[in-house]
Amino acid sequence: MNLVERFKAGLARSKEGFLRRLDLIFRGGELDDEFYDDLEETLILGDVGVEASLKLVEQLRLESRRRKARERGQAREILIEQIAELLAGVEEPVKPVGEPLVILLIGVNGSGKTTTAAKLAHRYRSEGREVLLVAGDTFRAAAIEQLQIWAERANVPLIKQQPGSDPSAVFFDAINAARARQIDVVIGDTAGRLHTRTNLMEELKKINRVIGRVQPGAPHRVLLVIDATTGHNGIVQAARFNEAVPVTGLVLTKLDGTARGGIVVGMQDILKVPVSYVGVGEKIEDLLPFDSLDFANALLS
Ligand SMILES: Nc1nc2c(ncn2[C@@H]2O[C@H](COP(=O)(O)OP(=O)(O)O)[C@@H](O)[C@H]2O)c(=O)[nH]1
Ligand SMILES: [Mg+2]
Repeated sequence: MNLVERFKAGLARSKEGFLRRLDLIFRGGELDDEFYDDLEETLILGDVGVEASLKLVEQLRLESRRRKARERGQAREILIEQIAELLAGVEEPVKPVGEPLVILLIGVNGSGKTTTAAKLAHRYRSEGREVLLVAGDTFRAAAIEQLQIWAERANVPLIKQQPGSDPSAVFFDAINAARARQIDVVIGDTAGRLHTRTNLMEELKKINRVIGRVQPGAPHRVLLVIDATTGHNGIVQAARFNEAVPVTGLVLTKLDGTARGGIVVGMQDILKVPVSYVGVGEKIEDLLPFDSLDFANALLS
């Protein structure tokens, strides 16, 4: 399956709601007020977000008029371009020469951090890179065991300590080990418990500082993992993380389980952080690099 097919399969359930409604709207004839109103409502209901929806529809009106478009099919093409442009990410910095690339995964409990760590490890491993996983969620013994199982499946080493130990100490060890062992990519899992929210944010800041002290410039990627099924609450929570540690990319998980794939558009518009990957299932290979044009196409055609 190519990327667009995977997206479509992943978004299959969305199809019943959001995508189907979008499709129906674009099937009609004229570009009248009713069309724009319906489109706006559907985008908002599809979790694109009020602001982003209003903006997209307003731009579509202007651009359709400018290009003298008369049919909804033409408007669909314009909207695909607009969404792709809105979602287009920035170039990620290249891997540092002779040093490990350090990736940190952060986000609330249950968002999919541990699973994404394993999926990323698997991805880099299949490209022939030397990968090291870090059990940075020291809060629960089960979290360490879960990552241990994934590490075995992905066939990569894991750095861990006793449950309850200081996660920044685990990262300190891990980065040093990675440098000594000529590891290419270090992927760090972290805790996501929110009932001690301030402590979590302080803990993440400390992890970030310690990593930077052992290897200046690291972490190179801080990926905020968000469960796509949580809708706009997920975005509000996500903003808190971005304040603690500057996020370089989003990983939107469980896109296979959401009825409204539009969250991808709303998320990026609010957080101003590009989507790097999407999770489309529970298996180790169910992670796709995000391509904005593919996504806009999967959404609208
Ligand atoms: N359907 C689906 N489930 C996912 C995806 N990513 C993670 N999960 C599931 O979400 C649950 C929580 O994931 P976990 O990685 O433990 O979250 P964490 O608490 O952030 O580490 C697990 O049952 C995962 O299998 C995804 O892309 N799709
Ligand atoms: Mg976890």
